[in-house]
Amino acid sequence: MLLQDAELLRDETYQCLDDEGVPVDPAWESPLTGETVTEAYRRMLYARTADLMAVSYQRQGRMFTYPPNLGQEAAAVAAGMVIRKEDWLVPAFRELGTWLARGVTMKEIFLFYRGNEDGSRFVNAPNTLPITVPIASQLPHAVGLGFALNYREKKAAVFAFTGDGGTSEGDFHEALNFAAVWKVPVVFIIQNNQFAISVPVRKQTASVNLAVKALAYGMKGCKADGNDFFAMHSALSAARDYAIGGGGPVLIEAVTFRKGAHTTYDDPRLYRTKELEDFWEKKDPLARLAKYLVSKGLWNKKTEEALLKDYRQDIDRQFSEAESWGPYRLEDVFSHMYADMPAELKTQKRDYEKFLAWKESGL
Ligand SMILES: Cc1ncc(C[n+]2csc(CCOP(=O)(O)OP(=O)(O)O)c2C)c(N)n1
Ligand SMILES: [Mg+2]
Repeated sequence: MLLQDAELLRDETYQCLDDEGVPVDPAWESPLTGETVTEAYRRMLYARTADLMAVSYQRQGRMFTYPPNLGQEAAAVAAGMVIRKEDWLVPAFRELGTWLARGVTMKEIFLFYRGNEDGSRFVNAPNTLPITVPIASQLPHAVGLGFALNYREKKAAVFAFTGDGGTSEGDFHEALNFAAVWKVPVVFIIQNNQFAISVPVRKQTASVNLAVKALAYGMKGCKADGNDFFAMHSALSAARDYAIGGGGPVLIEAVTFRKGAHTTYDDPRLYRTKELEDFWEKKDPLARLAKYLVSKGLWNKKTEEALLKDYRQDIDRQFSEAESWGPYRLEDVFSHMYADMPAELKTQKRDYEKFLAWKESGL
């Protein structure tokens, strides 16, 4: 599944199912059991439902800015099913399906997007770094984790995400370079959702694709259909095996599309056409997998409707819990950066306390 160098240069895309959910190669057979694929679809459905509800809570003024995942569920859920407990997850900010697989709860996600640091605590999600907003800054950390895994002779991998825009950051190039030099077990996943806010990917790079950048650093790469759950699952499994087998890092480009806005503060109608949206609508990852499952007799509308009802109730309950959570503490803003707070920060904290006291006094 990891493409040969020549295939990357020819800009070939690894794909298993077409837009109608039919195998592109008639001889192809699912490497996963029906139960596993159904589970994947359930997870995608849950992630989509939670994501749509998050946008709705934000629209009701009950949450701050939120970056929708709509349309990108296949890559995130596939990663969530391939990653193992002993592995590390280093996310960007649009990997809801992977966080959920790690044990992150929607309550935590909601707290985070309500501006509460408790949402970054991820109580039941070991080896999972927090959501990272500064673009690509998480990638050198992923390489450090990979280096430590090798140093401690642990058989585990790091799954590190970035977007297409992230590939223009210096951190991306430094991370890939050192990852390959040190042969660290890191699987880099670029969610190429075609845009970095309003900048289209063709303005992001002059390379034939993003995965081909792997060649310059001396690592394996794969450009896969990011809306095809099977393609992503196979590519990620092969990448993990290769990385922990001592082969070193792998770069996977997941070709997908952000169907929603960049964040709830964005209006994509200003920079993309209806034709483009219609083109990608036909490649929707859930619709495609549902068609495959229905054709195998593994899914039907009734099952989906019953599940949706349960999911909505569960997500609403978790949102209520987040809403009734206490406000964030002043210490959260200052305390977590240093073991011993430097004098400058102590002064800032005192000044801020004085400011709050003044504000509360109403003078
Ligand atoms: C270092 C840095 N520069 C700029 C920004 C503002 N910003 C937030 S998201 C974003 C675009 C990111 O695009 P991409 O990497 O493709 O990820 P996507 O949002 O499409 O998932 C930018 C420029 C930031 N968060 N960090
Ligand atoms: Mg992008």
